[in-house]
Amino acid sequence: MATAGGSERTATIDVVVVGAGMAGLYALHHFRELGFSTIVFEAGGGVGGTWYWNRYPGARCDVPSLEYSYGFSKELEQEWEWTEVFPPQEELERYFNHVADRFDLRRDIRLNTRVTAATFDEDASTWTVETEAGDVVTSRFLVMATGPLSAPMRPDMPGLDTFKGRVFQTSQWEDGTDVSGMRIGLIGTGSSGVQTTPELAAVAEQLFVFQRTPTYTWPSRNGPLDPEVQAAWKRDCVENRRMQREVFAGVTGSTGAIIVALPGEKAILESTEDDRLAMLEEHGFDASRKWSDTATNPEANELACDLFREMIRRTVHDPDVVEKLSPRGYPIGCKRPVVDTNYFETFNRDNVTLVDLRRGGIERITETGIQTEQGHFDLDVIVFATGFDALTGAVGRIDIRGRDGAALRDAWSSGPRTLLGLQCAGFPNLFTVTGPGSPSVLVNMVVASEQHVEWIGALLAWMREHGLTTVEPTLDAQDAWVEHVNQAAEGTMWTAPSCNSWYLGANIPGKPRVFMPYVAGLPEYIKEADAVAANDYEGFAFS
Ligand code: N01
Repeated sequence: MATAGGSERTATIDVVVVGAGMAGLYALHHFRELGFSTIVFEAGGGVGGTWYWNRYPGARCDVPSLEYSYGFSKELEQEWEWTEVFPPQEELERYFNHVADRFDLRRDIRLNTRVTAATFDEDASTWTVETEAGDVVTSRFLVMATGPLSAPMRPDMPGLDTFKGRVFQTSQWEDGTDVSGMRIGLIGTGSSGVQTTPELAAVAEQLFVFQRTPTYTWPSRNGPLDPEVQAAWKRDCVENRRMQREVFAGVTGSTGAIIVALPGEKAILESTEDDRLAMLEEHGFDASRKWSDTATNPEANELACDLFREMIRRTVHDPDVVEKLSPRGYPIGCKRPVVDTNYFETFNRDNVTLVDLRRGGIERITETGIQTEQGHFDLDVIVFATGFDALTGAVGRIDIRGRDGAALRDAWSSGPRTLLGLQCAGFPNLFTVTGPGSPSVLVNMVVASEQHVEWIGALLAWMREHGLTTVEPTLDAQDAWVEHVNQAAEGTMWTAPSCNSWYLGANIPGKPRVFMPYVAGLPEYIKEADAVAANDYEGFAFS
């Protein structure tokens, strides 16, 4: 096998990995351990992916820190100390930097290096990978560890270039940015907007939150991590890591932290009004997600929505603001659940104004602020918390050419097509880690990334053992998998006709409405992926 390093212009190596986030870092370590020379290209100036880029005030993960960490190294698990139940961006970035140092990964990571194109050479069975800086590298395999939420989406708003103040995007926030004492306009109330609202409100002269769709968001109840909980997790780490792959979302819940996706035991349709009120008294906002039937039954879901809106009424003082903040017309569970710290309470502050865009949308950005149909808002700063071109955005922004020069973005123009979310027919030796058609963003991303990297590693080793050069899905197997993924999502809240989420591509103008992740959960997916492997990679074609 060739060795990594040396001149990038001439090197031929086994694997190029794109992205040095949680998946890319582990891929480098794991493929190296298997004896494959590997190099990682990373557009950012540091490692950590999502946790390198998303450094906006309040950025925090909504999976408990003990669970949102690698399981591949017992030593790493024992030596790293988490400080909070839900990890803040800064701690996660530090963790991934520690991993890069501890496993000596940096020598094969090229930072500040954006991959622009990758072309499959059918004669040589290699990928030619090009970077913005002009580097050209050939490799046998190409692994896209580019992340499902890494291609920022900024809406095309007329006049933005005329704005005399400063413009930020939550996912491209720069350290040292000081917005204190300013009039801030925040556009977007998804996870990023909800997390940053209280933080911006705390320093702004006035914060204007421009809301297009009210959000279902639940209190995280974050706090310092109990040392005993941490010690117990570490003591039982082997069992915990095994369990993560046996539960739907890759989160065991054994840390005691409240987990967004876990349903309750009792059916809300069988409850009385008194039952529901008692639940509300005891659990507050969480009362709306404590039932067994709300994920599948629209009527049950609507009852839960009522409980949620009642909690807003109990939290926010101004009845008009309550009305504006109250989500209606789409079910709980259609969009990615959001968790927060004091989001609704923030709207009781005098220096916070909620601008409900349903009462008059944004017309344009002016030199001095935002012009809406409701009037002009004078601003010093505009913050876009408008999300991402999810799952397909990052790979779609690279010009990837497979057999016969076909472009991946054309192959996916009516929605992504993969086998197991890992490979696309016509693109031999190209892999997507946590790609569309796998559980991906619906589950714990660290667990999903590790599982994918290990599955790919095992396949590469198997090919080496059998003297094989290329692998790609057969069209039949891919078509069957796409059909299976679509069918699994049918009839769920995720695909309700009233639902417009980034899972469905609905946030990107012109993107086909296709539910992209695989909803059957991690254990079912792992079972299917392992069965394919055990059956000599049935559904994949080799040469
Ligand atoms: O993005 P989003 P995000 N005019 O797409 C609005 C993960 N994440 O960055 O709903 C006005 O959810 C848009 O409005 P609407 C997590 O998986 C995790 O917040 O389309 N508004 C919406 O309110 C999450 O789901 C964590 O009507 C416009 C917002 O912008 C995912 O990343 C933290 C607009 C976008 O919300 C994405 O979250 C942060 C326009 N033209 C992120 N265009 C945690 O771990 C869009 N919007 C907690």
